[in-house]
Amino acid sequence: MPITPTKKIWMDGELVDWERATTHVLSHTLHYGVGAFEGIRAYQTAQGVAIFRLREHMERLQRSCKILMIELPYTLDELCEAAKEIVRVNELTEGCYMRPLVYLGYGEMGIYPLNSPVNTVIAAWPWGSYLGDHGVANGVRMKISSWARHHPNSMPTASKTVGGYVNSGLAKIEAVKAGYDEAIMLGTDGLISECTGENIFIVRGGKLISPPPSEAGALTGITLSSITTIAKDLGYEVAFEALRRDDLYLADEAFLTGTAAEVVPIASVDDRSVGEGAPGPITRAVQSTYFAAVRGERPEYASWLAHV
Ligand code: PPE
Repeated sequence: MPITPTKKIWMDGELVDWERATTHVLSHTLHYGVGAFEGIRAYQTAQGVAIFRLREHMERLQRSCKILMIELPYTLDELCEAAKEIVRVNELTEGCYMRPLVYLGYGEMGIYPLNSPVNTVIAAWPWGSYLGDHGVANGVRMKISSWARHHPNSMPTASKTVGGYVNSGLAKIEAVKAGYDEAIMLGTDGLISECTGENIFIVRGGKLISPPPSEAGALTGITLSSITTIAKDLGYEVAFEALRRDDLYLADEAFLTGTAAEVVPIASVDDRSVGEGAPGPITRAVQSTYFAAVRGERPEYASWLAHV
C-alpha cells in the first residue's frame, strides 16, 4: 500500500524532514534483518486524535528488543511521548498509522549484531484499510500457505523482528499471485498459526476460538487482546485452542485482527465459503464495537486511548 508522506519523522530524538529521513546502505539491519518494529494506529475521536493502546505497543517493542538483545536507548515514557509528538507535529488530526522501528545502523559488517549503533525512528502517515474497504465490509478470500510459519526455535515469534517478515512476504506473494487477498499460515506442526500480519479467529456454535498465540508461534496481537475483551463484554465465550484447517473450512464465521488490517471478515478459505460467505453476526458485532472503541465512542474502553 502506498505511503502518503507527512512532514517529519522522529529519528533518535530529533524531528527530521520526511525526505531527509534516510540511512546508510551499509546499515546492519538492511543486510541481516536484526531489528524490531511496531504498527500502531491513531484515530480521530470527539476529544481529538488518540493513539490506540500506545503503551502496550511500546511495551511489545521493548520485549521484541529484549529477545534480540538490542538495547533500546529510550524508556517507555520517552517512546510514548515521541509517538504523540510525531502525530502532533504532522497535524494528523484525522488519525494515522505509525511505524516505530529499531534498527542497527552503520558501523560494522558481519553477522554479530551487537556492536552496531542502535537507531530508533517513528514515522506516521494517513493509511487506509490494509486489506481494502471492500474486504472490511464484505470479507476477504484467504488461502492456506505452503510456507510454514517459523518454528519458535528458528525465529522468535513473540518478537516483531524485521527479518521474520521474509516468511510473511513469501506467503503473501504466493496468496496474491494465486488471486487471494491474504494467506493463512500453519505452524511446522500443521496447526493454524496466524496470517502474514494478522491473527485469526473462528466462530463455532456462538463461541470465538483463536489459536493460543505462544504455542501456535503467532504474535500476541494487541487487536486480538482488544477483541477478546470486547467479545467477552458482549457476552460471547472466547477460547484459545489449537485449530486445524478443517476447523476453518467448517467454521460458522471467521475473521482476522491486526492494527493495520483492523477487524476483517473472512469470506472463504481455499475457495470454501465460511458460513454463508458473507460477514456473520458475531463478526459484525465485534467489528463494529472495535471501530466504536478506537474512535472513543465507548467510555468503557477509554483507557485504551492515549490522547495526543
Ligand atoms: N501477527 C503478525 C505476524 C503481525 O505482524 C501482526 C501485526 C499481528 C499478528 C497483529 O498484531 P496487532 O497489530 O498487535 O493486533 N502486524 C503489523 C504490521 C502489518 C504489516 O503488514 O506491516 C500491523 O498490523 O501493524
